[in-house]
Amino acid sequence: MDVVIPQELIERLAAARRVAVLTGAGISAESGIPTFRDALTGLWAHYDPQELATPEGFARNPKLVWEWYAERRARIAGVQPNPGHAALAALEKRYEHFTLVTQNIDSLHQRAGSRAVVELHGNIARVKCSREETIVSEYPDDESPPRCPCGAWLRPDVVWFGEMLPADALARAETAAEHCEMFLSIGTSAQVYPAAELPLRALSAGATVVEINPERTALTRHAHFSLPGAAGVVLPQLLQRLASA
Ligand code: BJW
Repeated sequence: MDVVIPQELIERLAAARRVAVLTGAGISAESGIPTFRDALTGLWAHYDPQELATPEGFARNPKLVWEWYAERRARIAGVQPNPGHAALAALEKRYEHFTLVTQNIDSLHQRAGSRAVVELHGNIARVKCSREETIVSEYPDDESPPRCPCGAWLRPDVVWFGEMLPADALARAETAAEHCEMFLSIGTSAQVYPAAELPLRALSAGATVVEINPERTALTRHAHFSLPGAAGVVLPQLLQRLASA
């Protein structure tokens, strides 16, 4: 079923000069990457985040965590960006000031052609030393996980629960949220902080907040416009309407 996109939303988007977008796992769902919190298909319905996505879990069982991420990395390498990613790459070209902030670690925005992507939770393709935090591009594959020359385990360069987000990425995201006229929150359950604060910061600063998500979230009641549909369907429609506005 088509989602109704109000004309007023199109007019506000057409008039805006500064746009910020926050994406979550939902935008990659149509590419075949599972979300985290969807009841039956989400990763956390099958795996324990305390064991797999915390530094304490990694310290307890580095092999389990390394291999879980290796499997996810292989799955991501085998999928393609979807029409939602493509629509956001096209939307970027309309605006002089456009910031795409993603919680995703899958590079699908970049592969769809988005240029200025702010990655809040890292990137699964990168590997770093768990002690020194330096990025390592080549490593032996005789151990699981492999070791850094300093002797510490290597780990994926992603942000686990209880870890700080990369300071420069968070600062860019907060600045974009506080200075935009339109803020789009797409495919995120708005449960994980500090990312979940970004649309609220935009609201406080006077921006129009739009949510695209087939399900209601903690943000829905605050959003000026809620488009209850799949990103891969709604975003291309939005783009098409905008092109003829
Ligand atoms: C569709 C769709 C379609 C489906 N189209 N939509 C304040 C209050 C309470 C707690 C905290 C707080 N501040 C900090 C915390 C602690 C914690 C936190 O937020 N906990 C909450 C869960 C309670 N945050 C942190 O620890 C963060 N660090 C931090 O704050 O440091 C400072 C600090 C440290 C210690 C104490 C206090 C402060 C770090 C968070 C790191 C999150 N890491 C993960 C894993 C990344 C690596 C990996 O991929 O393995 O990031 S967890 C996971 O959740 C992943 C995601 O990026 C993140 C958000 O999930 P997302 O993207 O929203 O996915 P879902 O599944 O939740 O939602 C998908 C949505 O899509 C759904 O709504 C669907 O309906 C929708 N959808 N199909 C559009 N086709």
